Amino acid sequence: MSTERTLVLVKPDGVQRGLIGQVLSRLERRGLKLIGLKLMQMDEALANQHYAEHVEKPFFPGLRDFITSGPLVAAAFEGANAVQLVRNTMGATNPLDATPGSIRADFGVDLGRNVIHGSDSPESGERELALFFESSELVSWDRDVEGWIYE
Ligand code: IDP
Ligand code: MG
Repeated sequence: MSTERTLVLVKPDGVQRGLIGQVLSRLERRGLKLIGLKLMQMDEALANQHYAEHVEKPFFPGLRDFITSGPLVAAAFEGANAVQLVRNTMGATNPLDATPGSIRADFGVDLGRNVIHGSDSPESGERELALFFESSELVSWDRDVEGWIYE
């Protein structure tokens, strides 16, 4: 079992629509441990860094305008296989293709308004967490229910 850390963003559409609690709640109840949390607004420089792999894509200007348009919630989650667990709970990138029951299927209809971001690999998780959090903002804590979540 590999403990991983991953960055979750409740994107500006999720914040505007009042979905912060519901999105984070689904990840919490899955058994993921929250180790960092903040409300913030991305600027262009951070958007360019965070979405570095997409900067040259035709959809990037629209994505950058959207992601910097209002506040978002950045959350750090930790746990065994945290990256894959978050990705599965999120659903496919396009809400149209996302499995019913996943966050993107249950809360969204449009590719460019898909409510949540989750890192796509453990390496991306570490890279992205470093963009959004100082190491002092990530809290290491013991959870008493661990034995009821992991065998
Ligand atoms: P992911 O968020 O599931 O990892 P990526 O391919 O990394 O998906 O794309 C990052 C974000 O960019 C997506 O969540 C989506 O909001 C947006 N995006 C991706 N592809 C398109 C597109 O073709 N048109 C508009 N927006 C897109
Ligand atoms: Mg991605």
